[in-house]
Amino acid sequence: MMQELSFILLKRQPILKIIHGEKALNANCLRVNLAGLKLANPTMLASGILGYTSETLETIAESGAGAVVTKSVGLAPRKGYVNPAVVQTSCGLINAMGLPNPGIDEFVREIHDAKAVLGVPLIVSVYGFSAEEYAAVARKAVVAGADGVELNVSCPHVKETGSEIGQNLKVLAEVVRKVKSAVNKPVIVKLSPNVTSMADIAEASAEAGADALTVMNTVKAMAIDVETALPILGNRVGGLSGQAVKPIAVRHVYDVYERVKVPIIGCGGIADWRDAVEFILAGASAVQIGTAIATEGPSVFKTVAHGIDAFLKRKGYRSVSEIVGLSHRC
Ligand code: RRO
Repeated sequence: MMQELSFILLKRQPILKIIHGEKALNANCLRVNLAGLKLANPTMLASGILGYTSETLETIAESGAGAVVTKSVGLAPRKGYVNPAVVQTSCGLINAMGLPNPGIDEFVREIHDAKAVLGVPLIVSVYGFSAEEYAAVARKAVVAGADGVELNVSCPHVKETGSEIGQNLKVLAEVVRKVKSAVNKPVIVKLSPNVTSMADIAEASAEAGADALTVMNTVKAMAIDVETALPILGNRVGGLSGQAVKPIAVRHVYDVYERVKVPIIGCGGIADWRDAVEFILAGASAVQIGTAIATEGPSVFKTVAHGIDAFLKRKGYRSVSEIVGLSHRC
């Protein structure tokens, strides 16, 4: 049984802190068309949290997410790194899961099952060790029913895939082109913050045909146990998510928005509606939530969507699209 990231360490707070009515989530002003994907509201499940099974994807969709993204899946099964795979810090989580996944041939069953019950777009996160592998996995995911794919070219700590692919503009462009010609669904590219210029990589992705960009994956980080004087994570180093990375992610969304025309999905430390609105004002058309599910519970999707709705109404806006990138006007 795969470990679900948010079940590993967290003393769960009550799942439903505030339950808002369904009305806000169906509000016209919250609807988003993301590269052809129709979302009832701009919140999405980020890859890597609760995205291994159709049951958990269904739970998240029922909790109000406008779309869900699965855990990254590759051609062959992978065990992932030894425990501890996640460490909680004062300002977020550091993980080094190591891409644990059952392989796409096994995972297509979850895609079928999820499609049968989900009322929201299902995006499958894919990785590979070559452009051909990315394309093969993406194709199998789409044939099984995925509404779109998110290319993980940004995992911070697995050799020969993830950010090692995403940092090489030539290889990255080849990956995007091969996947684009293998599938007829939106292709989203998830970018790494652990690079010199994310905007250059965003531009190369868009030129190669990416339909949207997710900004951003986790920030390289580590934690050391002062008693044992040893790194805590099994893999020693990992990726930081949560509160600490939010200002970094907002800045990257802002920079990428200045450079490319394709829609941006903001990701990094979003835990409430203010965080979400900040990302949208920086240039995001939608937002992904991951780490906050562990602290706030799955109701975070409803709470954030309701808060965005109330903000739009209070300010007199008729749709989310009216405020995308609004902070760039001066
Ligand atoms: O599985 C992981 O260790 C992992 C992945 Br694939 C990723 O994209 N980002 C991350 O922080 N961890």
